[in-house]
Amino acid sequence: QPPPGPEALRERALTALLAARERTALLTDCVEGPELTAQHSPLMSPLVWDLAHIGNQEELWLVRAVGGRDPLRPEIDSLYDAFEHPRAERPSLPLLAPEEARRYAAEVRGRALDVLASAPVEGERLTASGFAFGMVAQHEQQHDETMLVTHQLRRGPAVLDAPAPPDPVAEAPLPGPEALVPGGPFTMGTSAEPWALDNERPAHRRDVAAFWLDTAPVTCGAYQRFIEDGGYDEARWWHPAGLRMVREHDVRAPLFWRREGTAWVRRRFGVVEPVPADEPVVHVSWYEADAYARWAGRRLPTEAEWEKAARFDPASGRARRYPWGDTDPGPVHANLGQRHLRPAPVGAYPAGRSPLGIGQLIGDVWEWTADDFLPYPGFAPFPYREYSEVFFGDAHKVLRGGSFGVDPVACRGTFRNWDLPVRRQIFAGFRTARNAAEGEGAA
Ligand code: AVJ
Ligand code: FE
Repeated sequence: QPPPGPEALRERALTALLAARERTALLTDCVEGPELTAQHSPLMSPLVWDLAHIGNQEELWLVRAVGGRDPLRPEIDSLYDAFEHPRAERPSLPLLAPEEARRYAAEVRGRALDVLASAPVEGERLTASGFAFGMVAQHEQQHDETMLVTHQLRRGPAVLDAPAPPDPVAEAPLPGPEALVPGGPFTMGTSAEPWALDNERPAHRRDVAAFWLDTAPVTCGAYQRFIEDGGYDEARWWHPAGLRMVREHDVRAPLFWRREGTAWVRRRFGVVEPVPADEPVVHVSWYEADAYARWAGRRLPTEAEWEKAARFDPASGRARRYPWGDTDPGPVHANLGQRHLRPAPVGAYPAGRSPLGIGQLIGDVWEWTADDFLPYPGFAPFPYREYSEVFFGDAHKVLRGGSFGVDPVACRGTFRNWDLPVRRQIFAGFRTARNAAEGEGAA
């Protein structure tokens, strides 16, 4: 297949930018001005900060860096620099008011599209395959997911709505509770995916011993058994820092869960409903995922194991873009893009399964892995150190696979997300793994 020409690359960038802005509008037009400037949780920015920050990053990268144009509003750069101002102090900054922020983002967008019409898209690395445009679209979509988290945290009646995700397909059951992933080398990361971010690069060889992996994320029903079994009270299941977290903050269930009589209910985007037993559990920290796995006699998969399960095709020996192959995600493959406002029950999306029958690796819930966020061998920061490099180390754990709230443009088999192990408001769940026995799945 010939590589796409400049017009196709421009078209792809334009489509991604427009889709992101449509979603940003959906998330910010449905609440009144005071709600946009309010801080719904000290863990989150006011929505109006995200809005102008999205515009400001687009100005920095597309208008100034790629377009070489003069700044529109250089005086606001520091207000919207995530490193200068931690989330807690953002509400007290002299932020642009909602109408001003909308106008600013729209003005930037007008200029960015102007740049897109004439900039080289196949030149140096920042413009190669329209990378800067893809990066900015992914950035906006990532903040859209963050804004969706803010919506989940906000109190008051529901303002967002979406149809229920698809049910499991009776004719296409999962092959069993777990699948054996064979041992041997595979290619982790990518050097080919044009819009892959710096931390996904470069492609490199990884040896992974044979292991068993859950064919679906851990469900609310299974997690409830951990709770009922006194899981939160048993020190032996917990990482010491995790035990400190649950004791200090009296954590006894996933965030947004509440006991009502003998049943569990949860608040989900302004609606209180029974906890669904067959849905992947969401809003658990890494510490809770890790404790559950130990209670179950299992462990979290490593990042390499997760990626091998999601990309390795035993028939060809090749690492593909997604569990189902190389085609972009469609509605039959995965629960992505805020089409639904919750994970789909396990067993849904049979067309999205891996060759080994492992389901729902992409979409539904971000999946905690065992590993710290570290660079791959040969990593080079691009285009700025603050995107990934400053987060490498033992403070952050890697999440994989994407949630119902991430857009396909910011989700693929190689995509790496990271967060603190105490984080609970993000759309994160997990699945578990175990080592294969001697001789099982030998390469
Ligand atoms: C990759 C989701 C952890 O939201 O902090 C947004 C993405 N980077 N703006 C984040 C990001 C800069 C990042 N995560
Ligand atoms: Fe950002």
